[in-house]
Amino acid sequence: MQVDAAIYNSWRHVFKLDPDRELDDEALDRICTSGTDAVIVGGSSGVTFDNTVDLLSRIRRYEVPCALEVSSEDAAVPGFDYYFIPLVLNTPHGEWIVGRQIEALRKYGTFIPWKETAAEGYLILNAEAEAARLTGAQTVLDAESITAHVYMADRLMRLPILYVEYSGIFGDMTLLKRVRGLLTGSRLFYGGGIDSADKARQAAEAAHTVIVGNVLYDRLDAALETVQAVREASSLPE
Ligand code: 1GP
Repeated sequence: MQVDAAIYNSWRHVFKLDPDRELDDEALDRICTSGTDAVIVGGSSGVTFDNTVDLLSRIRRYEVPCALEVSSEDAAVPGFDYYFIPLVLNTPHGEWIVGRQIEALRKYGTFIPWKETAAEGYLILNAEAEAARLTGAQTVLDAESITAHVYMADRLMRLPILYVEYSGIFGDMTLLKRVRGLLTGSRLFYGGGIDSADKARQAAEAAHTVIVGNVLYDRLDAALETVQAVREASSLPE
């Protein structure tokens, strides 16, 4: 199968919207016209077919590219520009690495738009994150273990995306830069605790793609400032 250059390779800033959380029309308008490169729809719990369709139809009034992170087969909704399939790399529980994905592929494999679908290797590093609790992720990893996980994602599995996830807290930017330095092919997504322009800039100097979530629901103005901050961050060496 010929795979086109994936659209996410040009994304530097992304907002992640949770279908299980309330967002009024004015807030959604400001998010979708903010200049962000894309919106990803996803969440660790409470994501259903209905609330995902509802959010998609509201985002579709805008031109911003819109991707779905498919974390539950029940919420696999057609009509997105792109689909991300998460695999959790640092869990001992196989169901979160390939188990649930295989079950979903058994049922829906022939319907998947493969050219618009990519796997994300998740490295979840905040033990308090909902995704960490759900998947039993082993978040305390020494330097050798971090390196081994990066080798797994980038060199062995050749995943297109490595997603370093600190959801809820701002992560270790030194670690993030070291991870990026080890990558040879994967794109580095970073998300977690970005609630200001300064944190967005720091993350943009470490990762290829910066993802902003929670602060959208708490302090929208601060969230919107992260768009410009990422634009102004020095461009990354390839
Ligand atoms: C969550 O990585 C994203 O999956 C963003 O994290 O919600 O902490 O911004 P925050």
